[in-house]
Amino acid sequence: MARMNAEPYEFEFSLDKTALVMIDFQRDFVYPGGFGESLGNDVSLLLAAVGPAELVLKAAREAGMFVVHTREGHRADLSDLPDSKRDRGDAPLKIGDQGSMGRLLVRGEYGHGIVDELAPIAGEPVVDKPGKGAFYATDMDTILRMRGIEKLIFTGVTTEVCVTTSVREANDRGFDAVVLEDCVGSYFPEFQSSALAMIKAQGGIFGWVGQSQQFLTALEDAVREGAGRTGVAS
Ligand code: C5J
Repeated sequence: MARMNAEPYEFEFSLDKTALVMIDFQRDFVYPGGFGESLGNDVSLLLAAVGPAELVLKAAREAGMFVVHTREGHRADLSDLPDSKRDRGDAPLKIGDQGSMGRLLVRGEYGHGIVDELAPIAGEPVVDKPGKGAFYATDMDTILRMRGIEKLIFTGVTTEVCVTTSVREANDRGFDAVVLEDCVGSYFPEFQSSALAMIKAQGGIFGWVGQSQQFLTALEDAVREGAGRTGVAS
């Protein structure tokens, strides 16, 4: 069992029943010329989460943990895109319009892809979602339950939109979730802190919040203990 310092209290998890969830680390949100910038955002703020998330991803892979990635986006014919989502706001480019990395938030386009540093590898499912939440109109729940997953470690962008929507969906489905604060990013620093405060308030009403270093330490300790028990040199 791994034990991670977190707020509002220690988060305990076993490596074989816990998945690392990487939410929407797509070029469309993180790089200039994508959907995020089309909404008027300073996308450079999101890049800060990529480095810590890379370390967490590497450690989770080495520890044999299950990893799932998500991507927000739509079919090329936009048949799964509600008018309400496309038409809201006054952005010069809308979902489906041509941007410098391809059509915004359209599956298969370059901008829709996950950044190279965090690219999925064989055995890591990629869940394509048409909405903000990872569970809405996807097979996320089935994928996690088929693996016996009970707890989730969340990273991704953006904190107050797709990450927290997914955390809330996960919570209602009976999963325990911790969000790694330095591995999630927002275009609005004040939204990031409020969103995370809401998760851990009231005794952890939606889940836990921790730091990547706390997760890495918990993982190292658990792997060392496990190796000790099986007689493998630590
Ligand atoms: C947004 C997301 N912000 N992945 N999507 O529209 O958070």
